[in-house]
Parts: sequence; C-alpha cells; structure tokens
Amino acid sequence: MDIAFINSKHVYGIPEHADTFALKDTGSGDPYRLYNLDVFEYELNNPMALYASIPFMISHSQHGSAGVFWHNAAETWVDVKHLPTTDVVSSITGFFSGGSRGSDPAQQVSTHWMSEAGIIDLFVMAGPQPMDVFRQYAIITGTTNLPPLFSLAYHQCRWNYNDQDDVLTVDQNFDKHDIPMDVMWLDIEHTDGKRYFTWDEHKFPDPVAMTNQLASKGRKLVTIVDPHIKRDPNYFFYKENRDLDHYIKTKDGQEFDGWCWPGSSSYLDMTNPSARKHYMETFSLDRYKGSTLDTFTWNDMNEPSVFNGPEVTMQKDCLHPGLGVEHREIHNANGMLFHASTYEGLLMRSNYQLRPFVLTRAAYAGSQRSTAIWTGDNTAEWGHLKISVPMILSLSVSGMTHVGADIGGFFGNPDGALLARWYQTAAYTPFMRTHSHLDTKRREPWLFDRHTLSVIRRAIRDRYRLLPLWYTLFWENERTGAPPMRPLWSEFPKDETTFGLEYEFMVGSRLLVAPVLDSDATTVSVYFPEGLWYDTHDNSVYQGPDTQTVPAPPEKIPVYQRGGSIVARKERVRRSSALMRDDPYTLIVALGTDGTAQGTLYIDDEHTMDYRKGKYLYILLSYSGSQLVGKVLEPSVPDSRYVTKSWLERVVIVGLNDQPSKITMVTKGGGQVSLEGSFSKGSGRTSSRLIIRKPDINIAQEFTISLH
Ligand code: NBV
Repeated sequence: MDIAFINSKHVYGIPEHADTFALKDTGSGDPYRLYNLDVFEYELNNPMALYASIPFMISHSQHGSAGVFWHNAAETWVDVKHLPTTDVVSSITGFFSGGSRGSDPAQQVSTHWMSEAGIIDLFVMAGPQPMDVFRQYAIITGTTNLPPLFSLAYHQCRWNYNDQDDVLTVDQNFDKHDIPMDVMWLDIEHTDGKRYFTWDEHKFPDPVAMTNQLASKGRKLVTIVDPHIKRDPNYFFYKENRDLDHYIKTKDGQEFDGWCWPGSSSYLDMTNPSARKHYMETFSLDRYKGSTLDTFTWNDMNEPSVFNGPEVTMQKDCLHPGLGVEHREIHNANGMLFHASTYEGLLMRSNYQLRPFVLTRAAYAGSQRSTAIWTGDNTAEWGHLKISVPMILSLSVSGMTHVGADIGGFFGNPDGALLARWYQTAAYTPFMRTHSHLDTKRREPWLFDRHTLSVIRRAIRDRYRLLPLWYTLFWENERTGAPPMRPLWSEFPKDETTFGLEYEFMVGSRLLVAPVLDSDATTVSVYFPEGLWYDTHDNSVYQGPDTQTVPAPPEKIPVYQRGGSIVARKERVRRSSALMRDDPYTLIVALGTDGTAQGTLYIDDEHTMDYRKGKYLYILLSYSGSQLVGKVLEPSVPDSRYVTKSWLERVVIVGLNDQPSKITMVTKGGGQVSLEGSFSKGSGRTSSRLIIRKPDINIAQEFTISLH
C-alpha cells in the first residue's frame, strides 16, 4: 500500500533501526526492514532489521502532524521517498489549505508498505499536532504503565556478575564511592546451565539473602529469563511444558528443536493461553525459588533468537498451535507475547499489589504497556553513542517510552572519555543502565581514573536529583501518551529548524539536552528555539531562536531549563531512590520572557498499584505577578490522596529583574510568614538568582509565596 504525507518533508518512527531519526529516502537502496532479529554487531546508518518492529510512522511539518499504524506483525518492508507534490496532489492540498500553499514549494513524503502475510489493517491518526498523534496512537496501542521509581533510577548490569560475593562487593563499592544505584542485574550465567528460573548453587548459594541485602538499602535485583527452554527432561520447567504440550511445532508437527545458549532448546508457544498462564505462575515466589518481591525480570533473545535458524531466528513455517498460525504471521509479536506474560506474572505474584518491571529486547506496537526496552548489543564506539540518541527518540515517539541504550557499549572496551560522555547522555534518557559483554574488561566506575570517576558520579547523581521530574513525566505519559524524552518539534511544532535535529532532545517540555557525542569535543553547537534557556549547571542564559556554540568541558553536559518552566528536584542524593522517598523538594522556577513559569509535580508511594485507586498527588506550580502558587490539582477529593512526608526545602527563582525587598508566604490555615531570601544579580550571560530558604511546609500544602 502507498501512503503519502502531503505537504510534509519529514517522517519519523518505524523503529528499530540504527539510523537517523528523520527517516531517509530509501531511493534505490533497501527499504527499512521490520523483522525482529538478533543481529551480531549491528551496523550504523543502515535500514536493516533489528530486535524490535513498531510499524508506526509520524510525519511532521509546519502544517501539522499525522500518523499511521500498519497493524501487521509479519515481516514488513517500508520504502520512503521524498517527492515534490504532483499536480493532482497539489490540488488536494490546495483544497485543504484554502487554495494557498504559501511560498514553500509543496512536498510530500511518499511511503510504500509491504508485508509478507496477514491483512491490511491500517489506522490513520489525524493529529493535527504531534501531541495529538501521540495521544491517538496511545488510544490504539496503550501507554507505558507508570514504572516503579527504582526503574527510572540507575541500573548496574554486566554479563556477568560472577557470584553472590561479586554482586555484594559491587553493591558496597557504590556506597564507598558515593554513587547512588538502584538495581543490580544478573545475566544468563547465574542460572544452573541456562535453565531459567534456577540458580547456579555454587555461585549463588543463597540468592534470597543476597537480594535482601540489596533490599536493605532500597535496591533491587533483576534476573534474566530467556524464551529458549533447555530440552532436559529433568528440568522442571521443560518437563511441565512438554507434558502440557506448550511448545512451538515444526511444520510436520514435531516439537521444534532450536540451538541456543543451553544447547538444544524448545520454544514456548505464547499464543497458547495455557502456556502463558503456566509461565506467569512460574513467577510466584514458591515456584521461582530464590526470588523475592525485590526480584524483577529481563527478557532477552525473544525475537526469538535461534542460533541455527535462518538469520538466527525461527523458520517461518513453524506452527503456533495456540492460535493455529504459522510463525511468519506473528513473528514480530513473538517477543511481546513473552514480555507481556512476564509483566502479568510479576503482577500476579504480588496479588496485583506491586508494579512490575520488565526489560525486553524484542518488541511490537503495544509493547510499551508491559515493558521497558533497550537498543540491544551496541559497541563501545563514539558512533554508537551518537546514534543512541536518534534510536531512542525513534522508539520513544513510537510509544516505547521507557527506553535506553547500554552505557559504554556492549561489545568492546570504552576508554574513560567515551564512558563518561555516555553516562552524561544516558542520565537524560528514560532508561539508564550500563551493561557489557562477558569478554570485556570490568568497567565499574571506580576502575577508571579519578577524573572519569568524578564525572560519572556527577552524571548519576544529577539523574537522582531529577527523578521527581522523570516520575512526573512518566505519570503524564501513562495518561496522555506524551513521551518523556521527546524531539524538539513536538514542543516547537512551527519551528522548522527543529525538524531535522538528530542529536538534541527535550526531557518533557522543560529541559533541553545537547549531549557531547564526539570524541575530544569540548563545545557543542546548540539550537535554542524561541524563548529563554537557563544552563542548569552555571545559570548562564540564552535567548532563542539562535544557534550558539557552547562550552562543554569533559565534566559538563549542556542541559538547559526552559524559561517559563518549574522543575522540582530532590537535592539530597542518597544510596538509592527508595531512601530519598520522604526527602524534601527544591523548586527551580525559570522565568520566561513574560515573567511567568509553570510546572507539575507527581508524587505517590513509588512502587504499588495504589495510585490507581487515587493514592497520589498531582501538584500544579505556577509563578506570575510576583507570586508562586502551589496547589494540588488531583485527586480532587482530599481524603483519598497520598500522604507525603516530603516538604518544600528551597525555592530558586532565576531570571528576576529586581531584588525583592520582602518575601512572604501564606498557607491555607497557616497564616502569613516572612521568608529569608538571598539574591545575586545577573550580569552579561549570567541570569539573576533568588534563593528562598526553608519555606518549611509539606509539599502537599497549598501555598502562595509573594515577592514584594
Ligand atoms: O545474555 C547474554 C547477552 C546479553 O548480555 C545481552 O544484553 C543480550 O543482548 N545476550 C544478548 C546474548 C548473547 C549476545 C552475544
């Protein structure tokens, strides 16, 4: 089918490819391929298929946005051509725009979609703006459920942490080096011979004690559960599934036998409800021995990866008896069936009380409802750091909003400079995890020189300071589909310069991030859209629209708070996010050109499902007319609200013209008090800054702070 986006020069989406964010003209080369594959050492700037396939595309131009979702999970190819509008089409566009197309010569992006099997089932999202398309796509495929807060914090992974002592030593070293960390990860070597849901008893004699030790500091454990099941009749999980007839079959009706990590393996048919139910139940604490409610799950190899299969995956003529279809029909959804069941299994084990966390490698449209995703086996090279930004943006606008890349690169050994820049970048992407191949050198931050260690420490600590913002954005994402990490054009839809930006992005509508992605670079060319932009590190201020070359010495990543926004931070960084739960907030009020600012703050218990019953707080913060007002917007019925112990510790206002002579605060039922403030005048590029200390009220209390 041909789908043309009229009056548009840019289309985005159809991840996953290691390619530009704005899709390229496929010309006479290969189309973008959507076919979930386990690719060894993937190439950059290539439309080849990778682990995930999301057949969603969004076009954006000054005229607005539109999206299409091609609901087909068979192998799919998409050609993209940038064309001048034909006469026929220009008469149509003339019709829609009232006959005038302005001075811009009309363009269109013409796309051509081909799937090997299935039916044409096409959804068109009419926009008219990017946020509308995100919402419309979310109505069809769902949004990311609010993740537990720890999963937005920092994750430490490696193939493999060797044994229990290794895990606990790494855990202690984070404390010793004053670096927060929330999650330790165990790759395939922790199991008994790659039998998932089991442990190597020599290396991990007491996994519960190990996990409890992590949990005593608010930390969690993630273990890997892959979809290939070792064909060992003495392995309980293999045997049970064989007895229940849960496996995928060959075209001749035999149990499919593929080669993977454990050797000869069978593959669960997740289209079979009985197989799904049995798998979900295996996450219960009495079946998955050695796990606790602090153990979460990583699904890898779920494309599925079959070492001796065509293109390292499953034969298309294999049969899924559950649905009665050939594998070719549902190949791209295989991974989703798996991780969605993992999610359900984790929910079930806590009787639907606690939020699951699942990471997947393979995905299809809708995967966001049950999983985070990472961009697979990248390499410790600058080009891979650089392409991680467009790759993450592409997944992010396609619904997969909890997304990140392996920090440092999976294959190879990053030097300190690359690793440090990677940490700085990843600190502003939704999923922040380091990971490395079995054959690489160990790369925990303290194994590098002091300078590198201090840059990494700062990057991770900055992430923790901003967790309230990430958490708020993810709750808003669950509600609206708006991706927490987003392209500039979704915030500045009329600004054409933003349409082609590949390496700059926004965190919500409030931060602009321009990471350093080239070796030896100590400056970055940053495009600032209209408005004021305050450097979050040194308070210098820029006025857009403008492109500036800004300094970015090794210890600095250029990040700007948008004038007109308010960001809540937690400045007392501790060993894990859980230990910061009741900590106080600092509000950073960055005034816009009109002297006003707004922001939101979402708070709940950070890990249970109670927020769905109204146990949360959604606070609106707004500054105008020399007054800062904090007010709970939701839930409207105070009785059901979440009760927080966190208080308001400090308010920082940047961009004021004059020093106030007096600051007062009025709270509901609390009368009026005077507050202390210290003011530093701006000069040159540096903006003024007023620090108001200790308003000393619970953050859920309504307040008005007035500057006189
Ligand atoms: O389980 C081992 C690895 C894992 O570390 C990596 O993150 C996955 O993407 N896994 C792939 C299998 C082997 C890769 C060479």
